[in-house]
Amino acid sequence: MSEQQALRVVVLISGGGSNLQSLLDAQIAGAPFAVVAVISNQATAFGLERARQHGIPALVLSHRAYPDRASYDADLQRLIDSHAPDLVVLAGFMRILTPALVAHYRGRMLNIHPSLLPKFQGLHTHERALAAGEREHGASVHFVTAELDGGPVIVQARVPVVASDTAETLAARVLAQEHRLYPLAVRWFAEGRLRLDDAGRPRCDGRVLQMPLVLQSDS
Ligand code: NHR
Ligand code: GAR
Repeated sequence: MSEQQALRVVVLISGGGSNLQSLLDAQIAGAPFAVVAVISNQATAFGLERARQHGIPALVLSHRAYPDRASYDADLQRLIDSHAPDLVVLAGFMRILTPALVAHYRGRMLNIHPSLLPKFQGLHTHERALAAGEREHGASVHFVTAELDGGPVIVQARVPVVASDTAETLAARVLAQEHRLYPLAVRWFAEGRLRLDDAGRPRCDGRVLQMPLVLQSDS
């Protein structure tokens, strides 16, 4: 699809950016979206290098210079909007966003979270899944709302937890599934198949999703 028609996506990162890479790879393979800017709150995030490699503006907005979340988010919103996004994608972004910013992007902001939501909202999900003795774990893509990791879930992928797992081995298994999930969800949004309705319910192909979709395992 031509750049003119492609859905404009701004990606927010804080770290390695492997999920960003999965979106860039999908874009190269012809997915109908274009990552038009990458913004990190961490200057050292490797994902910035991935953006530069693809000729995409790689921008740093450090939260450290700001006295409070409201003033940081006001500048973040201005920076995002200067790239006229149709969709904002959180990909390993580690800053909680204010209700005002989240409201501004209502229905236009997605997050990928490394757990089977509503289980394990927040941080350190893999450690917590192991400590809880879960036999199954995974990742979820959801619309972002003011409730941290509480917005409506669109699609999930499940992985088994095995006896020898550490947080690291489990995280790697989940991350591999994230790299399948996120390009798919962003593609659906770009194709107009996915939206948040006025009642705050996610719809896929016009139908309210009563339960998250589950991406079938590829193993
Ligand atoms: N903001 C809102 N309003 N709603 C959501 O659903 C959000 C959000 C911002 C980020 C991603 C989320 C995740 O997938 C996300 C979802 C950061 C924290 C956190 O505690 C928690 C969840 C998520 C991202 N951040 C600390 C903070 O004080 C900082 C932690 C750090 O810098 O290491 O912002 O997990
Ligand atoms: C991913 O597992 C993502 O789900 C998670 O961080 C990792 C980022 O990897 N996100 C969060 O924990 C958000 N708080 P990446 O930088 O390689 O995409």
